[in-house]
Amino acid sequence: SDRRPLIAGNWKMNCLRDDGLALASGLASKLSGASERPECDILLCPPATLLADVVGVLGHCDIHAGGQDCHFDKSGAHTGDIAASMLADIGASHVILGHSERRADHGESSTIIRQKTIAAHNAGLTAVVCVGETEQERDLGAAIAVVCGQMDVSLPEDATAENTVIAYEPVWAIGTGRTAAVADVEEMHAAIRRKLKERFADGDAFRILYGGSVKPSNAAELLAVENVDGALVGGASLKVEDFWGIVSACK
Ligand code: G2H
Repeated sequence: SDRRPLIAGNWKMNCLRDDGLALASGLASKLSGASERPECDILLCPPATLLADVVGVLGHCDIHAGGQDCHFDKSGAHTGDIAASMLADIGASHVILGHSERRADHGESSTIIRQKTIAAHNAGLTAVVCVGETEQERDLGAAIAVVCGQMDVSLPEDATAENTVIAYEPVWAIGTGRTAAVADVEEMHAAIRRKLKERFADGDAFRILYGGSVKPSNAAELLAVENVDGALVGGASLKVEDFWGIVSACK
């Protein structure tokens, strides 16, 4: 396909200043030292406290920076929250929305995620909208229905392949070392693609990332799967060599 892969690092609640800035500058040097331009776009999503500094460290190098969440309101009385415009204002181009950890730890429903996605779009950000089933839902044979249901509600009408990326993350594969079987990934990504094409004129152009214990040793195999257009990487995004190994697996 002509979808350029996206490799996105989700640092989650990790890294103080020194480690975070070393990680960002280590990746910037990898990119500038690479003999060939990687065959993917690269995105780093540090904690909000480091986002402005990471943007500074990345400078004009071709690595994007994004937030891990935003509020759905433009501004106002939301203590502790961050508006999409605030992320854009400090140089973020993307925001992860509806990660399963936000859905579980903060009670975020697909309805809230749709509102956040609209807010991100209004601020000019690309939303990385996460979907995924729990182990119980998979065992019940409901994985595809659950994910399609999350997409129905989480994706607003204004979503396009430009302003929205889908990330499929089976909850049971997150941070557990377990990855979904290639056949299951292929089946789910095909279902997500069908759903996108049903609803959006440019549904074929959306990038669909896989997430859940992606590491250098399994990246090539996962990225070769039809309709897998990149990866959302947690644990392995915290080390320069690991993350670069995944970037280098894009062919
Ligand atoms: C899934 C993923 C990144 P990990 O949450 O979003 O994390 O790669 O650690 O499973």
